[in-house]
Order: sequence, then structure tokens, then C-alpha cells
Amino acid sequence: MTKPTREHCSLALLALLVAPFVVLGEDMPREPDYMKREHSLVRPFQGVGVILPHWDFLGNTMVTSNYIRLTPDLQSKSGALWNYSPVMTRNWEVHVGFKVHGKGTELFGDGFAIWYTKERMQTGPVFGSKDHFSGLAIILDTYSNHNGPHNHQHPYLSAMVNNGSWSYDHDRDGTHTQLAGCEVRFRNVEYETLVSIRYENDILSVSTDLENRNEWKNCFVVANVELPTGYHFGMSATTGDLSDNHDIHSFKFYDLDLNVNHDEIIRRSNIIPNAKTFEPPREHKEDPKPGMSNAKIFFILLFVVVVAAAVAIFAISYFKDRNARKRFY
Ligand SMILES: *[C@@H]1O[C@H](CO)[C@@H](O)[C@H](O)[C@H]1NC(C)=O
Ligand SMILES: [Ca+2]
Repeated sequence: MTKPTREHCSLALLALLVAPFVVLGEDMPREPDYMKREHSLVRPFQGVGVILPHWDFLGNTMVTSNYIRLTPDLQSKSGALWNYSPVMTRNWEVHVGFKVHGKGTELFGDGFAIWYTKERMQTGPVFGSKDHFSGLAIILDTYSNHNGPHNHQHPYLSAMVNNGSWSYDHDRDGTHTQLAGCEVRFRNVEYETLVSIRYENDILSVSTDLENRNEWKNCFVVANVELPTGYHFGMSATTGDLSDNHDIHSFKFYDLDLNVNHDEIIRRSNIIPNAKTFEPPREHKEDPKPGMSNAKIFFILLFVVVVAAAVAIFAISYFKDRNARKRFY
């Protein structure tokens, strides 16, 4: 009889460790493997034949074979990229590869947005696109417009669902209308950074891969988000006084519909974008006036001390006088 060797033992241990995963593997979430080319952008972007067959671009957008530059690192530029075909898929996931980089170390901006909206190819003030949009915006904001304390750092990723009624509030970096958000550090890195947007059974999940680790890190998950079918994907960016290169490296659309019938797809095209956690925006209030400067406080204190001293001196001499007079009688 052979005694179990070390190898036998470690093999047995390995089998024990692996077994549960092999069994669980059946129920594990399906990797998105069905990419639809008509909603995707894959390299090379420029070559023989048509440039970007399924997409339109406008403004300062520049197409090279390796990336699509929405804005260069120059002031007051704006660009956008829009998919032609409406999305007739109820559940989907998109992976966007991007790179935001520039000369600025302290000051840079403004950021870019990924859209799933009714409108397409319309320029405007929200990262180069139309305000009062209908649909979903995923905003990757690199510049904090908010003077004064923010409850988060920039760059900041946030989501906004709009039914056309609300305006994106730049002064508040959208914090009054956002659904959810998270801090993200994606600027000026050597490698490509990615964001994943998954919309399945009215659950919106956004994750990022910003550390070149090839794994997704959760940013947020929000349930009860209603988005119609038939909207369009787009991306847009702007620069103002501050600038950056906003480059798109890839856009991959995965169809997650398993048992969705045609009637549901059509019915879903008539709904109005809505989110349960969506609250009417808070009133835009001015910030409280900045606190008094130290110099001001010093002079006020000095004034109080001088007045108090004057009162004290007056009181002392007054009572001295009275006592002196009293003694007189
Ligand atoms: C948009 O949403 C707001 C808040 O829920 C609602 O008051 C308004 O009627 C909606 N507008 C449309 C066009 O559905
Ligand atoms: Ca901003």
C-alpha cells in the first residue's frame, strides 16, 4: 500500500477548494458575451472605407485609428459622438474605455458624459449636450464648480435620470439632481480606464476599472430605474477656461435580453424615464456668506475691549467721586 504523499494531499485539498465553485459555476451571473456591433465602437476607428459606420460625430471631435478625441486639451472646445440606431433591447450592459489626460496638474476640466437619451446630436450646456434631456446621463465630472466645501472629491461620477423637466445644475455639480455617485480617480494614468453601465430588470449598476487590474469595482447600484427602449447612446465632452483631452477608446454594447418578447420591447418604448429614488431637485440656495475674516474678528474684539475699558474707567471714577462726596458730608 502506498502512503499518501504530499502531492496527493495537496491535490485532494485543491479538489475540495475548487469543487464548490465548479458546482456554483452554473448559477453564476452570465458574462456579457453577446456584443452588438451596431451599438459598439471597436478599433480601428479609421481605415479603409467608412469612418465609424454606426456613429455620428460633431463639434471638435477628432477620429484617429486608435481613439476618438471628443475635445483636445485646449480651451472652449466641445465634441460629441452619437450612435445611429435606437436601442431595442430591454436589458443591456455597456463598457466604455476612455482616457482623460492633459497638461494641467491642479486645474483641468470639465469632464465628459455618457448618454442614453431620446435626443441625439443636440449641443448644449451639459458637457456639450442638451439640458432638459430625457433619459440617463452618466457624468464623469473632473472639475468642481462648487465654491466651498463639497461632500465629495473630484473627479466624481454621478448618474442622473431626467424626464425632460429638470435642468442639470453645474454650480452644484449636479448633486441636487443625482441618483447616486462615487469618487473616481481616472485622470492622467498611462493605461486605459473603463466604466461599466449595466441596466437589467430596472436595476442600474455602475462599476469602474481604473487601476488596470482587469476587475470591476462597484460605484453604485440603484433599483427601480425606468428607462424606455428606443433611446440612443452618445458621449460628449467640453472644456472651458480649463481643459483636458477627453478620449474614447472603445464602446461595447452587450445584449442581456434572454426572454424578452417583442411586445414588451414595444411597450417599453412608451414609458417616461423615471427613478423611484428620484426626488424633485432641492431649491438652489445661495451658499451661506463666507465667515468673517480673522482681521475683522480682531477689530471687533478690540472695539469691545476698548468700550468695556472706557465704561469701567467711567464707572470707577463716578463711584470714586460719589464716595469722595459722601465722605464730605
Ligand atoms: C417629471 O417628473 C416630475 C417629478 O417626478 C413630475 O412632477 C413631472 O410631472 C414629470 N414630467 C413628465 C413629463 O412626466
Ligand atoms: Ca463640474
